[in-house]
Amino acid sequence: MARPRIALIGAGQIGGTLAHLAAIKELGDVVLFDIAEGTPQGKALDLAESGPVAGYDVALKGTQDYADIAGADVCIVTAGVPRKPGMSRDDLLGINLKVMKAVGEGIKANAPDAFVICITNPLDAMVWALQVFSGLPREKVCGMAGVLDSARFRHFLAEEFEVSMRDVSAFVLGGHGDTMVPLTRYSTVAGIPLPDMIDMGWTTQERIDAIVQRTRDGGAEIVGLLKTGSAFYAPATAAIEMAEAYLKDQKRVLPCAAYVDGSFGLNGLYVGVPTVIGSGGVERIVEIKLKKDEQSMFDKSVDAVKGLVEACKGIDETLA
Ligand code: A3D
Repeated sequence: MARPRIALIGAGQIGGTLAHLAAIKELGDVVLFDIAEGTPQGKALDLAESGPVAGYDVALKGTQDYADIAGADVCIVTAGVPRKPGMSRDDLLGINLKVMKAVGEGIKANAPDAFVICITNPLDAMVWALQVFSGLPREKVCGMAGVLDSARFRHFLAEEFEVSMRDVSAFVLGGHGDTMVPLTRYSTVAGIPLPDMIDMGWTTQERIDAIVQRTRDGGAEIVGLLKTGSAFYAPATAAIEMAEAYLKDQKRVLPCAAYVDGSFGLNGLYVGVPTVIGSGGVERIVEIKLKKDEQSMFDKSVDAVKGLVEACKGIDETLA
């Protein structure tokens, strides 16, 4: 059987890290596409030259030509601009929407059978636009945010309880951004829900509230530290987990920005929900019953995403 082909559209900070992780895990041959001349070629060559030492055996190519992504099984999209200190994700909308149009058309023409994972911000609106521009089936186009947001939540919880992050699971819903909804009652330490951990005296409601807020602000915390860009190691690691779930038909239950039509009271919107990812792409939405306060947080998040989708329609009339 031929090796899978992984196309990375955008060869910047996240794109380069994606290529490295895909190579180390030998997920398949990698094509890096970017409009910046030399960048994808330079990164592909540098990574290929580390193969003999690291022991990975995959082909890596950099390109400015969409024809080179032909037949890709997975496309991970990071093309666009990241935020700088003081910017919100939403400030990126106008410029990144144009990028999604070019990328969507490139994927449509060259890799229509791919599973597409969007990372470009503002995530929920960009994945929606990318699906429309590419015309690919909705279950084959999704966005990475929930795996990253829940990883941040897990990290902070593991620190709080001084236990291994392996034993901490976290559950995050809603749009990627300030309105994301971390669900504490479905977040556990070795199966023990956080409210029980509070009852057991391991932490307090105030400390959990602070961790929830730090999770919501997780992206801005890194932007503030780096000053010249945004997080890239954890976002790339999270997207690779989703790509692997698809390529290996793992049926992983992962939160992602998926097209929700009917569940959660939504009709036709990309937003962060728990999903099952396997060889069919986003094979299933896991609909949980929300409590009143959770529902109102989720509704707020959904409204924020709807606002961004409307803004996209205002900018590009083909989306209206
Ligand atoms: P960066 O290192 O700037 O890489 C972006 C790359 O896109 C650059 O190399 C550009 O040359 C390239 N590019 C720009 N326009 C095009 C185009 N039309 N076609 C192809 N390539 C193009 O950014 P990054 O890798 O740090 O971040 C990429 C995106 O991910 C940004 O929009 C970030 O905001 C976003 N991001 C999302 C998350 C989520 O959790 C959703 C987390 C972190 C970053």
